[in-house]
Amino acid sequence: MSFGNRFFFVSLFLGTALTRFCNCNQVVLLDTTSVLGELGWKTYPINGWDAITEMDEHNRPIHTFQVCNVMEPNQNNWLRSNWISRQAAQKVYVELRFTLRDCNSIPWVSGTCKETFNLFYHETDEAHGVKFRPAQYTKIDTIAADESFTQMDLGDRILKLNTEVREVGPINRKGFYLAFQDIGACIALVSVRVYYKKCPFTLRNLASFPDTVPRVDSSSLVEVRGACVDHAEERDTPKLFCGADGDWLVPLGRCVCSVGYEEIDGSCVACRPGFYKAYAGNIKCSKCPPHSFSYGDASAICRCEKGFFRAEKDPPTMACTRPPSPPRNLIFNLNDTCLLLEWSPPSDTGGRRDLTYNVQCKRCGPEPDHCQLCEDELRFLPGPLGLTNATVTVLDFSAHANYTFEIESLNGVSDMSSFPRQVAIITVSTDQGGPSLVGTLKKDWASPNSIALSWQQPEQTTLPIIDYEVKYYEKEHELLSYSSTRTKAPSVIVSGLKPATWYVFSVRTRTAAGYSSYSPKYEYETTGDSSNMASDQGQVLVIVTAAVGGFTLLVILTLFLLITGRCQWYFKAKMTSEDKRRANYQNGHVPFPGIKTYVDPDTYEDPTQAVHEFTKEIDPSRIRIERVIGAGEFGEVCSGRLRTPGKKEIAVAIKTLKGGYVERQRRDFLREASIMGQFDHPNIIRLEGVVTKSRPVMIVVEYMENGSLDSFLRQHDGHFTVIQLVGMLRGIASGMKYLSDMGYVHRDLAARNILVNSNLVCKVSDFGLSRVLEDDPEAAYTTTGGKIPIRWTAPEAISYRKFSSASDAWSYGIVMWEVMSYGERPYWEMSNQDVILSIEEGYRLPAPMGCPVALHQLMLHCWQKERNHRPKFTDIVSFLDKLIRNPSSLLPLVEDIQSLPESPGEEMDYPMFISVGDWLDSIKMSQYKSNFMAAGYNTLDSVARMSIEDVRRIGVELIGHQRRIISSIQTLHLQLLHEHEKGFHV
Ligand code: ACK
Repeated sequence: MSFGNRFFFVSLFLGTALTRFCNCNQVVLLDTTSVLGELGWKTYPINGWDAITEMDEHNRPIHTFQVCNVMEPNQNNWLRSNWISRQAAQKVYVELRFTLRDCNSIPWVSGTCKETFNLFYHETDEAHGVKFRPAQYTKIDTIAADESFTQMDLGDRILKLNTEVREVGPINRKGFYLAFQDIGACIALVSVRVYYKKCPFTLRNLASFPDTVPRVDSSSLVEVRGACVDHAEERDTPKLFCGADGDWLVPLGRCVCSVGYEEIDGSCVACRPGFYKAYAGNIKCSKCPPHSFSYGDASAICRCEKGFFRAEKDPPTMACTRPPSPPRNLIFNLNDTCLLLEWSPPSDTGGRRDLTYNVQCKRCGPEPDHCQLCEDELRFLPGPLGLTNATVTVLDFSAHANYTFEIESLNGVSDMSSFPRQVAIITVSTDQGGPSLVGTLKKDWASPNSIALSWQQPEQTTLPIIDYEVKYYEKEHELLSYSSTRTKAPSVIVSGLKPATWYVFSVRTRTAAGYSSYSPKYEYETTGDSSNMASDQGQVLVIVTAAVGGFTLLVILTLFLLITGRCQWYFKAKMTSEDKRRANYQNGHVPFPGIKTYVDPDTYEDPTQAVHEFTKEIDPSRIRIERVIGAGEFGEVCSGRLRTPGKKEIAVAIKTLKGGYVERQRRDFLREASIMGQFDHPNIIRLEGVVTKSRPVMIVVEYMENGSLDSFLRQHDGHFTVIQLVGMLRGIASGMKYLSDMGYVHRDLAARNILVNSNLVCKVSDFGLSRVLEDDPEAAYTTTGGKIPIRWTAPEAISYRKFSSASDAWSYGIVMWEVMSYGERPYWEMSNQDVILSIEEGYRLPAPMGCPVALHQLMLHCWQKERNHRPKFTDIVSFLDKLIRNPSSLLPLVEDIQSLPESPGEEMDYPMFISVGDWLDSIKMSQYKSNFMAAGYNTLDSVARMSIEDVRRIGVELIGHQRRIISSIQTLHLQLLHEHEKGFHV
């Protein structure tokens, strides 16, 4: 019995069930669902498989083959497909969709009904005329249904469609037939799809990879080499591997866009006019550097504007530059044997840093055009050509001759310009000489503190006298300190001298030709005055408010004053020639010789020039922003990673300039980078570079894991040892020493502007001069209109904006206090106005709890009203170093001294002292001075060895007083040990 047309159908589900999605990595060789006409498949015997074509809801034919001879035994019904070309395939997949009826659901068929059918194939090269011979066919598999259906399902119209896929291959002939053998099942073959897999054409890493057929052996991959897209070139051979399932795997190598092209959405696009790309690589086209242009598309380099050039070794990224303007302010200074020529650098360096000078000498007769070159006759130190300093010494010149010197500034592009070079010219007559010596130096009168001097003007002066410089020093301390003063008249009153003291004076003259030699030395004495004497000595000895530990600092301070006094002399002498040079020191700072000087970016006419000069441009593709860590004035601050070719990736902080900025904001934003870029010190935040050529504009600096110091300390209140805190302070002081040596005044030194890394290293950050103050939330407007962080700022800076390294030292004292109090707010909730008033009245922050005396001492020292009395950062560093090396010096705590029972609640004042009397004054025990003297304790050394019995024996009877004295002696003892260690003797 046959179930004929009978039973199940398919049209119910075909419309939707056969819908397939794109299988882009499959190439279909046959799909019965897409064949519109007759399929034309063969069936054997004639009463076996039935071909039934129905139409789906979209009127498309559905070709199905059905057979259901389940009641009759020995069924052998064949259905054979048409010939299928294998095309490029070596292995094909046959996907069958069918339904199969459950034999148990059909009565009386046991023994004859089957629930499987067989799938065969046969390879041939011929597409036609092949007779069907089952014996030629190779069995692929027996196909069973995962799910068969019953009559009941049919009643419920539940149709269970099975999908089975079988691999066939390798196939070597041009094509093949498929055959389906039914041996007595009830089957409807709903669709047959034959396909092979391929890795489809793709573009990866700027290379194209063609359609690729995988290997038959599914465990081996096909290696495919890519071809670079247009305008790209191979960096490392681009490769992909085609996997058995038609997926591309393991991309290797890449192409990069050629010179003049940049990558946009996977292809290489020409740089627009005004842009260029000089190197093949994964970089974007850049805007032409200043003073250069590109007109066409795809420029590899921008051409220089007229009058601007690129030196042979200048990278294409560099701005075009021009020769410098001539040197300025050329002067000479002549003495018998030596002629010094000095000049200032040109006002326009042409945008380059390779500035040198050449000197040419001409000797002219009476006629100006009768000149001969004379370099060979003279000796130049260091030489006549390629000078890097703006000075040269000329030797071996003849007397009574006129020499004309031409100084030319040169840079790396001077040879390229056809414009005539401009030079600075000076004519020196060796008759003329420099200014002459002044005549005898006379003392007009003297008082205890002053001496009035006058002298005769030099007799012959070819040039007008600009002024006189009077140098003087205490005769006793000749080698220790000098001072100098200037006067336009041939007389001066030198004041601030010590009574009854011999001073040595000499004077020199200054004209446009430089200085004369010093006059001979003259010695004069101030008059004596006993009352003044006492107070003057007092001024020297008792310097300021300071405490029991102050002796150490006094010695350092005194020594330092001596040194700086001496240096002042040197610097003053230096400044006179120095100030003719480019004056880029802040607030009269004079840099240490040999130490790089900070250059204020605002002195650049074009601030972007400063950015170019002091910062490195970073390609933004090297930066990976990971998260936002805070908000800056100009935009978010993020953390991320910076890749540098050939180096380890590093963590960075990225300050961004938010969109919509105006030019001034961009300039202010980048000013900080131009400043930071000039510094190189372990305690100054390091600038990695800037991104200015693309948006957003960014400043990239080293990452400091623990963020800013104030919040870090507040989060770790009480967690550190005193030595650790001193270590942090030492780092900050070292950074500040570096800045002050460079001539940079920070103006906003505060714990919030210090960053801390994972090793607790503190680094000074937040640079930008006035801008810093603008964006510091602590900064308040003063009566003079400036915006100043009052609590951190020295009084002279608040009242008349006198910012200097000494005002930074004041701020440093406040930072010390912030550190020792774990981030407490200086002056707590006092108003700014009250802070200013109380400082004016002499109030100073007390020591934070647990603060060693020595540190509070140092703070008080930093907070001296007289700024010249404050320690310099170099002193602070060496003082802190000593404390670190000798931790016992940190043991005495301020509260130990303050908690003496005799003085409940009383503010202790710790004046510095160097005598026993001063010391007793400082601990308010002056009444015992005579007891100490009478008992022979007249040096601090001897006092430091006293025991409590000694104190009692000399007549200190009150127990409170005995304890106060003994406690102070203990501190004194420690400090004296210190001093002895340093080699100072009291
Ligand atoms: O206190 P913080 O965590 O530390 O929050 C501020 C925030 O960004 C806004 O300035 C942090 N920050 C600034 N520069 C850096 C840096 N170089 N490394 C880590 N954090 C930084 C700062």
